[in-house]
Amino acid sequence: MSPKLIVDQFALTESYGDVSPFGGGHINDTYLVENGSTGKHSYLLQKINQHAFKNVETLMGNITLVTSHIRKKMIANNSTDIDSKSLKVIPTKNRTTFFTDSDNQHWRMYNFINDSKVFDKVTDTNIAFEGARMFGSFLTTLSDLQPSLLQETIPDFHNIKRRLQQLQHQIKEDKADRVKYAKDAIRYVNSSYEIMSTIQKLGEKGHIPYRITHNDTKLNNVLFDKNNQGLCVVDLDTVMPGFVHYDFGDGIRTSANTGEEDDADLKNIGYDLEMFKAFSRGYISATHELLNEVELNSLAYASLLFPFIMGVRFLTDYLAGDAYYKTKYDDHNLIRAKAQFKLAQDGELKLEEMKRVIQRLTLNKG
Ligand code: ADP
Ligand code: GN1
Ligand code: MG
Repeated sequence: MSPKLIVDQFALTESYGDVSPFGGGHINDTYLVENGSTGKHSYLLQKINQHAFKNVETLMGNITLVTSHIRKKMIANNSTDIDSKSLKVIPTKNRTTFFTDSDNQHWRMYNFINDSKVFDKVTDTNIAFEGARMFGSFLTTLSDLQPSLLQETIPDFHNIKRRLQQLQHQIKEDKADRVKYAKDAIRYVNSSYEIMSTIQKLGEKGHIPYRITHNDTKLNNVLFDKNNQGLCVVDLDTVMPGFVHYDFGDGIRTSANTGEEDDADLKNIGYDLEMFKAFSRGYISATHELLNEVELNSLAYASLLFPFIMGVRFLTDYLAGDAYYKTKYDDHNLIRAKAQFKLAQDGELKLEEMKRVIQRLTLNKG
């Protein structure tokens, strides 16, 4: 069904006008719903990607729990302008959290955070600091909620062993006849497994706790105001139990890379250590009271694991014939995978320096 017809199904408090595609996410179909009389942005409508999220009931249950908890805390802290700094699920006219259309597609609605912007690429250390502080506060705010209250919306989302099994499966199937173009990338994956499994092993030994993590802390999932202050963390589909490294890792991967996520010119790609420092400082300033020593001492490994794991996922999708991610051209997923592996390699080279940065910040509490 068309997005315009869907809007009518929700219990809106204002009249609405234009409905148009919005944002640069790789997963959901997002639309901006304008206010009918003022023309200001009012709501954000999303068609939920059912290939990625199999159980929408569970997904919306998690999101409702998390958004209500955040808002409750904001009220308790006497925060002002709560609606412009936090997400609220707008119910349907039938008081449900999502609407299922005649094509069996699921839709949800949020309040639109007005006058906000996102950064797909970071060139200013203040933005890296502020984005990290927002993700760190998100972790801290949810730390008094039991992780077991949330369901896994995508099982084994950041489980490297499972991601490698999925890759091996696609290599064996080779259903898009693309393995021949991906030989170098596959060779790199096979040679780097050992160091990339550091965090997984700490988890298996019980040295790091499960927390409620966001799990998709791409920097463009933080909304900023016009003065570059963080407003709100968005994209809550993957909020579920995880290790802190998942949030730190994806944040670093997307804010400290000198190139683009899908940069075809590998020379552009690498970790900018000043940006790494700024992001780490922001993250540690918001979380140092919460995190244990093992978590802090092992944070730097996330900057290798995250580009690696994303590279593995992009490569898997390339071999599967581009079934999961939105792509803009034929080899897009392979280009993304190669770019991420270049970043992971650079992380391997800079690991010791990154560990030292985090050690210093931990001593100074950010
Ligand atoms: P995807 O899962 O496809 O990445 P997101 O939930 O991240 O979808 O939404 C896509 C983009 O829409 C975000 O990167 C952000 O720019 C914007 N966005 C998301 N939620 C809101 C909101 N409530 N208010 C304003 N902009 C938003
Ligand atoms: C997807 O939804 P979006 O575009 O913020 C993906 C992330 C990847 C990212 C890579 C649910 O994020 O896991 O890190 O693309 N989200 C999902 O850019 O798979
Ligand atoms: Mg997003």
